[in-house]
Amino acid sequence: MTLEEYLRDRGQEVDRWLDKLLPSEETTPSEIHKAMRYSMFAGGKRLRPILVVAAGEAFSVVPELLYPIASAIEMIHTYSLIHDDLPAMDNDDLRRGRPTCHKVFGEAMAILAGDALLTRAFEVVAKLSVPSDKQLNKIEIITEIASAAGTVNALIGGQAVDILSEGKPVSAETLDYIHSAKTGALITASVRVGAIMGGANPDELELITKYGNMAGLAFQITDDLLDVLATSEQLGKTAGKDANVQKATYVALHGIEESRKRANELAKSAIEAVQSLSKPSWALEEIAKFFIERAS
Ligand code: GRG
Repeated sequence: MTLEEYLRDRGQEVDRWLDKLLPSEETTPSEIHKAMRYSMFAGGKRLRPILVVAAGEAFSVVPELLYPIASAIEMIHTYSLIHDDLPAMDNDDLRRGRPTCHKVFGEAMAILAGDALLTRAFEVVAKLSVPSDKQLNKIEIITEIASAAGTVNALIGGQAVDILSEGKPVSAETLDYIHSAKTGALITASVRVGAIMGGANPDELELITKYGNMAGLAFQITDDLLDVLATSEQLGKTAGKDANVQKATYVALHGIEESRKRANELAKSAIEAVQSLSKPSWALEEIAKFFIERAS
């Protein structure tokens, strides 16, 4: 199987589960469910849920346990994008190649759609039926996802520092914090929850965490590069946005060549980390390469 086939296959399976796990558009109140589904099925790459699956597969976890957790992670990611696009945050009109949620459904519904996806994510994992020997793993996974979505070295913390830093000179240290919290935490949590469900031991979890941290940073540096080098059409979101709002980015701070070099080194180290696992890590290795080679 090529990586392209793998991403397509696992991505389609994630979509099937998401469709099952989200209330239908007809469910009352219909408008909020339409808004949630509008953003959810707008063509995201599904990289985080695919990471959950790839890590879980390396630890021989069955699909029925993996895909609901993968879907929950994608719900949280999509909530963060909806809220990030709001006028009070990044104020963006385009996401996943379509008008943003608030442009179509209004700000109030977009805020609620984000809130609802975040809440539904936890409901899905909490309700997941697992064998008795995996009950503790499930609680650990809920904790893991909550921490990654929170404020301490995590999604909301990273977003807060990012917003507070706009238009100000930002040190390399602060930028690393923004990247690892805003982007890295959820990516690292994605691989960790797959491995936790598979009963990874502390050494294995450390290697998986290393992979997540390094691949996550490589992903974000590539995102900064694409913001400068790709078009809005390629990206499905507004290109050149970072420079326009004087956002601190890896490229702004270190330049294009240094950024490319760093992303390459990080992807290589991420691959070495999972190779030391002595588990089938082909998909994780290929995904780390894809993170720095992607064009959107
Ligand atoms: C509002 C709490 C809160 C957080 C927002 C996600 C986010 C944090 C901001 C979006 C802007 C940004 C550049 C975030 C870094 C993470 C990132 C590159 C998100 C885009 O991820 P992709 O490329 O998107 O995987 P798709 O649409 O393919 O899922």
